[in-house]
Amino acid sequence: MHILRKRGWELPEAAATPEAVFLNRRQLLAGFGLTAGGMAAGGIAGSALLPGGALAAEGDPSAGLYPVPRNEAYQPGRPLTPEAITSTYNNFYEFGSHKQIASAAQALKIRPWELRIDGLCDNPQTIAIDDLLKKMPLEERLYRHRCVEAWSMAVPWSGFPLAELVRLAAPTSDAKYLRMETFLDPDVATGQRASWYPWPYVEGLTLAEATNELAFIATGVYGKPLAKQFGAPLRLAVPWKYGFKSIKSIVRISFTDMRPVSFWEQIAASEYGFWANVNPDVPHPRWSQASERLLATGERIPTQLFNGYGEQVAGLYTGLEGEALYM
Ligand SMILES: Nc1nc2c(c(=O)[nH]1)N[C@H]1C(S)=C(S)[C@@H](COP(=O)(O)O)O[C@H]1N2
Ligand SMILES: [Mo]
Repeated sequence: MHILRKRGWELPEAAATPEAVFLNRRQLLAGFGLTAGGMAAGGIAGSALLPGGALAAEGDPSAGLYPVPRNEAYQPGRPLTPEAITSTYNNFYEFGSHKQIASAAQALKIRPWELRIDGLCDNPQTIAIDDLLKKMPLEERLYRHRCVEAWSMAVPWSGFPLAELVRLAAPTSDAKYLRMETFLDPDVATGQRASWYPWPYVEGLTLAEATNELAFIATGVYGKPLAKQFGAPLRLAVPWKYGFKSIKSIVRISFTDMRPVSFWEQIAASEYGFWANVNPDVPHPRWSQASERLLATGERIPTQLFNGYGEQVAGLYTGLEGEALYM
């Protein structure tokens, strides 16, 4: 086990979690003379508004692809969370460490957008988003989403199985992991000017996880192209894991034989690990994971092992009992 060297951007561990950083970082920002973008986003409801007032989805060249057929195999078992709520309460640290980033996120330019596929694969390529969308079988899936901060929602994602993208890339037999990376553009994403974070945001999965039927790339939500605050134009949805694994606005997927170290793991490895599978019986070091708050109603309900997706994914972890599977 290697020793982490303290770096300049590292926050004290007590501060380095999504909800705790909120307060802390604002104090830091005040000290640096910066302001967090999007503080005035309170008025946004439903579809994302562009600064000019137009609906974000209208200017999106993929708008004609939606809605897509629903795959009825995935039932959320609870009401969907209204769009007006999920599109105004977001984690997207690139645009600020608080939840009201929807307005600031409209600055993200999502065309042109290219996805680079590289590393240990036979078909490395850089593909434009609209060419990728033409190649992929789009469907709608209703998924639960459980944030490590113990709130949850249920969302109708549109997109395609990550396994289809893996097939396109044709990983070699040496490939064991996928490393995924978000865009890096501090001019647009003011949160990325905060140099104490290890930008760009990185996440990873094993190849077995990435080819599990549940692993999904969302390109739309609520029957429309993905609004920017959800991580347009390409965002991962791995609903059996804590929400931070579902990386937004992906620009690069690399096949590798080394386990990627994710953004949150770099910041606080004792609190956020590689596996991050939802488990109500394994508390976060600083709070319980036994229950979750429904974003729509504020009601608290019990959290389920693997967020209720054990039937599909429990088999991925047999033989890995020695790993920190639930943080
Ligand atoms: N690039 C990037 N991806 C990200 C995040 C982020 O800050 N940056 N936050 C994560 C967390 S903690 C959660 S809970 C979900 C939130 O997704 P939502 O805003 O669509 O609800 O996105 C995840 N993906
Ligand atoms: Mo999260």
